[in-house]
Amino acid sequence: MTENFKSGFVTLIGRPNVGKSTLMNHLIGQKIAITSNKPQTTRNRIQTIYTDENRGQIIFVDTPGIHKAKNKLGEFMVNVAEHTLNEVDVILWLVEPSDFIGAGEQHIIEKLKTVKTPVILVINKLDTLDNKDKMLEYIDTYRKVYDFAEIVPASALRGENTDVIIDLIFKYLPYGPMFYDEDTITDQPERQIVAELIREKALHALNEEIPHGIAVSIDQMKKRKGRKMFDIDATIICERDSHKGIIIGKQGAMLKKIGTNARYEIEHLLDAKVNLKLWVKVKKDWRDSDYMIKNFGYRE
Ligand code: GDP
Ligand code: K
Ligand code: MG
Repeated sequence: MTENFKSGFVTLIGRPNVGKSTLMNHLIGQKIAITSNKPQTTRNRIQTIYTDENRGQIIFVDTPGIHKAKNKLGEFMVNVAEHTLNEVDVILWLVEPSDFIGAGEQHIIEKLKTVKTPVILVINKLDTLDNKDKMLEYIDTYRKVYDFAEIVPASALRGENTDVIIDLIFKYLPYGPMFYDEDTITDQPERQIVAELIREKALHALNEEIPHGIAVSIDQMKKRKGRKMFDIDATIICERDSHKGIIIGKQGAMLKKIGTNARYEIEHLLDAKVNLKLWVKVKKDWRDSDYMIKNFGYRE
């Protein structure tokens, strides 16, 4: 550590599916925040930590999307996201490569006008453009609607220009101490990441209407004595009896698929063998219950 060491908090905002979690995972070099092509994949506030021993430490706060709430879980998610804007040192706003500024973006611009935090605009998914010159147009469009500290085109998926994003963040971070030791990459307890990985595999395996209504609880997670092996019992909670049947599948095939895919990634995360047992339970309307939301680990 030098006396020029910088540190601070950065939040990623942007509409669902724009690539926030993908970018964060890429920057950190490990999968902490789950990703999927379904909106509202990220529910909790997850911190991940990027440490460069010479330059500083960046603490990323991945937030749920800023959108209009439909139920208590939705309200909770919006509050977490909007609260964060004032608390952080830098805001990274990710947008799609397009010159159409929709209602969602307008909503974010209005929110940004109420804060003083510097905003770096990342125009993501650069890799999807056939004509890269289009990017200049998009930059121009966005330049006109808000006074951004910086605008960067990037591809979170391919890692294009992501090192530039890191450089620019350091430019705006204040001088400060290391908040976490240099080996720490997340504040998430392992159990929480395990639950999220299972939820991700369920989101991938199931069709449209079910995913928003599921949560995962870890009922037991124990390492076997003297062995690199964990026994994990987890429950997928859904809102309807009919959903339970779908999640289990014909002769348990769906649940087995979710379990196999999740186990593979959990073994990678824990660097150990995993014996994963999955159950499915119905809890009607859990998304409208404060108690249940807290109980599933969605904390402020
Ligand atoms: P979030 O909802 O903003 O956190 O978005 P995710 O990180 O979950 O990503 C949503 C989808 O967009 C996933 O299928 C990603 O693989 C995809 N995606 C993210 N970044 C890029 C990118 O730079 N290029 C392309 N082609 N796809 C991306
Ligand atoms: K998503
Ligand atoms: Mg996400």
